[in-house]
Amino acid sequence: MFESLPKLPNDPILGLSIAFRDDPNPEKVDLGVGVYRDASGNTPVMAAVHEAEAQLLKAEITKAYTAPAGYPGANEAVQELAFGPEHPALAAGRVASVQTPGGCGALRLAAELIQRARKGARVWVSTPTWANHVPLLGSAGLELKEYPYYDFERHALDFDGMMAALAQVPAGDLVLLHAACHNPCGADLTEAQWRQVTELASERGFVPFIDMAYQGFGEGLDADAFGPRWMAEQLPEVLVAVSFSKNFGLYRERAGALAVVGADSARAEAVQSQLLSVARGLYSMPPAHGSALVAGIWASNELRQRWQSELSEMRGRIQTLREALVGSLAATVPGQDFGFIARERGMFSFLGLTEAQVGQLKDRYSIYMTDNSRINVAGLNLDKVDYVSRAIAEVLRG
Ligand code: PLP
Ligand code: TYF
Repeated sequence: MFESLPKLPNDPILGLSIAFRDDPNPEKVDLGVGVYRDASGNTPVMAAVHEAEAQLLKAEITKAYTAPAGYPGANEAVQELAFGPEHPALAAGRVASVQTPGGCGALRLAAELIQRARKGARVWVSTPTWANHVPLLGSAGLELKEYPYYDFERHALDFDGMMAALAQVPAGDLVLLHAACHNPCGADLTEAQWRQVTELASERGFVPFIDMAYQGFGEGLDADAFGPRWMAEQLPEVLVAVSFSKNFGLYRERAGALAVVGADSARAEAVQSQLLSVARGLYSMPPAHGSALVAGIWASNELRQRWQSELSEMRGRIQTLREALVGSLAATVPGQDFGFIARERGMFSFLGLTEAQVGQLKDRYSIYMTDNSRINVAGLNLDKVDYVSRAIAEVLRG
């Protein structure tokens, strides 16, 4: 029966890691997959996670199935993290939430929920957006449309273009937004712009669907969640897909959650039951380990503070690298302004190179990034910045 299935290529982002691993050049630099790295180039287990894990190991007495919505306490943690503990939508019981296998699981679960509510619904995604949004939402049967987002010429958000396109979106369509640290471009909405999009959603009746995979990597835990918090206050319906992969460093544990804000508590209850039913049809229940760590950290003042300070250290390191790269490029490529890299946030920015130039960086200098010249800034290091900027200068000279 499988004769009809051709062999497919690897995930283009994850495939880069394999190519990097096999490159013998000692100078090699991996700016490909979006994984945080410290100054030694490692992606360590966060100290707060280690401690929560030690406590869990001592206290855990069973591996029996956990609740269908996920590990006890994890949904409270997610709701408070995403919306802030005092949020009126929480007080009103308007938020349904379940743990999911990573942020990807949340996106897919959301897509299935939307399918149940409105079969074949349209979801508007930014140009560009994270490549995996297409299979995660499209394979559930949703129709994807694009709205302008990043102006590659100006290296900045095209807010006017975005608003003009969203002003045409009909009621009942969904608009996918990145809460902060846009993947792949690093250009985010300001609070004033979030307010404007919210107003437009209210006027038009489209439903925001927010992907929050980098909370804490941009400006801080609260600032990065401004969009979902504001929208959940102002609008009847909002979906928020949360990932703990980056901000808790739990990548392989597959920890995330989907929070759905409904018009009232009865809607939220109905949605909660639908989410459990959708999950039952996909994987029955989410993995518990990562959620248990998140819940454990959230429940302990000491661990929570330690986690927050580790996270702000990570955020600070990325910003330092952004500024160092801009400074170095100003010296090696004097005719070109790379200042946008320091203004963008999160792991990613586009260098603005052609695919051929990206290929030259890889072949001649063993510097790896995706073909669209997206770099993972966290993959840099202060002692590699000059090497990378000289190589960029070389390929730009042609
Ligand atoms: N959304 C965006 C924009 C991402 O970059 C990621 C990735 O890492 C995710 C969602 C989901 O990640 P995960 O499924 O690893 O939690
Ligand atoms: O964009 C990235 O690099 C991260 C990590 O299938 C990632 O979001 C990449 C590809 C993928 C899953 C995660």
